[in-house]
Amino acid sequence: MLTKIDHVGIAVESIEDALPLYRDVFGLEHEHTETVASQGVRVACLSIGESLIELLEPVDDESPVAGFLEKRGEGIHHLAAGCDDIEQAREAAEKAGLRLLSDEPLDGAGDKLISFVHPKDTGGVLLEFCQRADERARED
Ligand code: CMX
Repeated sequence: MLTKIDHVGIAVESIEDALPLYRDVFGLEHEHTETVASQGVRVACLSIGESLIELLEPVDDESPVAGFLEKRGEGIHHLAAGCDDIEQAREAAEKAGLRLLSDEPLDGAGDKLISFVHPKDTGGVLLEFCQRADERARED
């Protein structure tokens, strides 16, 4: 059901300031930066092996990441598990009594479908399920 660590999301005040550490010091490839309007974030994606590090910068004060930065400061924001069937992952979570943070999967960075589980139900970890476009295509 959950197949890999797709990415780790890191909340940052500024992508411009945070990027050099990962790109220039550690040599990770900066794949792209995009804005995910529905989540109120700019996201810089860096590949590390089969997974990604996503640097998350809020675009406004309403962004969940803005609230996180205010409360906790910069740091690891969420853990994203790749899955081949996001509906199945959502159903398993619901069956276990976990709260999903949206009624249906949403569009996320990198043309993925995403869903979050409330961190209070998962031992303090904001867990994301995500399904990549190539997995979606395989379903069609
Ligand atoms: N990881 C772990 N715990 C978190 C958390 C996080 N990222 N964000 C909030 N919490 C905790 C808070 O510390 C707080 O705990 P306490 O009550 O013990 O202090 C509790 O959850 C409630 O937090 P809050 O600050 O009151 O925030 P809200 O309830 O308003 O929202 C959450 C929390 C997780 C429901 C909201 O941030 C959310 O819906 N997140 C999902 C969407 C998202 O994060 N999008 C941005 C990234 C998108 C992307 O990667 O594309």
